[in-house]
Amino acid sequence: MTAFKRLAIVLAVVCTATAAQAETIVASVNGMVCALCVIGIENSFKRLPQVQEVKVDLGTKSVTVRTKDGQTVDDARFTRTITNAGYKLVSIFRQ
Ligand SMILES: [Cu+2]
Repeated sequence: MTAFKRLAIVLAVVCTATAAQAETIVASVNGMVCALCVIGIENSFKRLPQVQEVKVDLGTKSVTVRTKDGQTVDDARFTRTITNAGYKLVSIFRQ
């Protein structure tokens, strides 16, 4: 087997493994001030079929979303979900 073929196989395996993984998305959000804000954002994300789990931290003004295996919530959808709930997205960080 050539080195190139071996590399191609390794890449294919790595890509397949990556695609099947869940994603954790952490966003910084402005405008959350109370427990009702937390519940509102949580419910908005729970309505998305890709979302496995959502946690809102009022202290750090962050929203952490974990997707189902092999699923993602793209930036546009994520931003829209926050905006439609009445808040402002500051930044998104993906793990
Ligand atoms: Cu509130």
